[in-house]
Amino acid sequence: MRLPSVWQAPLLLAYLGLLTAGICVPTFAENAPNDPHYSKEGSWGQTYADQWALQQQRVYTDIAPAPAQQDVIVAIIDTGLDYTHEDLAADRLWRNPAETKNGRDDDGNGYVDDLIGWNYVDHNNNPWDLSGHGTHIAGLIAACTNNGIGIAGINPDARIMPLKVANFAGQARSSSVAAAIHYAVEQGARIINLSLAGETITELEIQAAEFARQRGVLIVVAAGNRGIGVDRFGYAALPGVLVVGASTHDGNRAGFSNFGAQLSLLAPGVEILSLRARDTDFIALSQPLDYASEDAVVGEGEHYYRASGTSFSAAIATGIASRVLARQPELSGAQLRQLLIQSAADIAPPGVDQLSGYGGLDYIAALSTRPGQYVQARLNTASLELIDTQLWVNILGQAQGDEFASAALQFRPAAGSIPIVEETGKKKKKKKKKRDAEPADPYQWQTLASFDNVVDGQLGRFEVNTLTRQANGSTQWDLKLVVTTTTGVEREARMSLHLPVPDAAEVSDES
Ligand SMILES: [Ca+2]
Ligand SMILES: [Ca+2]
Ligand SMILES: [Ca+2]
Repeated sequence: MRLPSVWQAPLLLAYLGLLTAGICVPTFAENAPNDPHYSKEGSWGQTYADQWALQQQRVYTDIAPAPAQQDVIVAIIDTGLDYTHEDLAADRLWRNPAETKNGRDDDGNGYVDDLIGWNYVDHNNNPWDLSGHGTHIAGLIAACTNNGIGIAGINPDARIMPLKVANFAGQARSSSVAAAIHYAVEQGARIINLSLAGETITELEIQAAEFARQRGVLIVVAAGNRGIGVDRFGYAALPGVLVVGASTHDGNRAGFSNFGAQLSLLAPGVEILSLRARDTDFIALSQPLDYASEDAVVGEGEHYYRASGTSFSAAIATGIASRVLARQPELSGAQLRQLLIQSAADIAPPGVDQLSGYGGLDYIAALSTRPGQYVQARLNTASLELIDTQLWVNILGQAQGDEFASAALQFRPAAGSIPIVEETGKKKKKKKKKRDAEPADPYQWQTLASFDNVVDGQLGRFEVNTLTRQANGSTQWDLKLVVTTTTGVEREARMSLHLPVPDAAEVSDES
């Protein structure tokens, strides 16, 4: 494996001298962006568009794009940035207005000559990317659009603040991540992209995320690529963050994408084309068995790279979020997060679920969703409680909305879960009858309770045996919560519940 060497990092000062030449002026005619990869497909033999994620989000096919109100500073806490890339314009980088290159900390923020960001790995002002991971993320958000080169970025009004916390192998110290979050918030970033893996989080990081939340800054995190539950897992557990999993180009969840109650939504994360930092090949660093060196490099000049992972899903969500924020700069981070999850396109099973969260990121829907159009239906947990000899189930969740009208909790036996009782002959007869007379479907939804707003707490408490009888003896149920607003918006959440099989006596008692 060829490791990037330090001499490859250009002198930041020398480069900054050239910065004025790098201006990216997006022109938004009716035409599609002229970046070659935007309209190409099959560049690595695939049957879909090179930039399928932008096509799917209809970033540049928006019929009447509202003009951006202002630039949005996006901090990328990652492996750094190849700021000399041909498809990154210098004017798309954040520039610290209060700092000059003079060996002094002009703005007194504790960082000497922090001109475009900071390198927390080497403790200097040059956040050069030796991995390529951070540059890939930056390119998705802010590659120069419509310059006739390479790819189109998602948000021409984003300004990138690279904060290098991870070395070429992607390893980062938690104290660096916490410091970088503070830096980003203090220096005016509105969104922070945090596509780093990690199983545990520290108190420092939790405090930093809380600081960001209080200051109205949205942190977008990657759900992770291990195909496991993300509850209390790594950065997904930070307060107020948007947790992004990966979807494939046909809109399904990618198998490697972590899931769980903390997942907010899915965004494209498979075969994502973006910028390649000079001489890097970060997929090779993780040494996958089926990967041949530089296989993921795309384009004749070898300046582009395709990769899969929730890191890039988070980057796409960050790009879309920053695009929305450029048009609605008054939104707080919490409002922006709410708007993105509320406008996500539901992915089966219906409603909020652990595999896809609120569904797939949907830029066009996010643009037309009013921030006040908040309606929440969530089933969080169902816990069992034995009181004397009776087993009760407590169902906890959220049912609320700005224009709340009503909420109902329903249940039904899970498909095929009604036990077959001994008289099989009788059963068969019943089935025949069903075709003729269409008696009530034993698997239909039954309403358990209707209620008012539940901000976060108990939706209902039910005696298990009563429900088991109502479910024809089934102990495997589907639960459904439906919340409706006065404006006719309906949101639902589903959960399956498997109960311990009750005493045979109790079941036969009924039959
Ligand atoms: Ca400074
Ligand atoms: Ca200085
Ligand atoms: Ca371009």
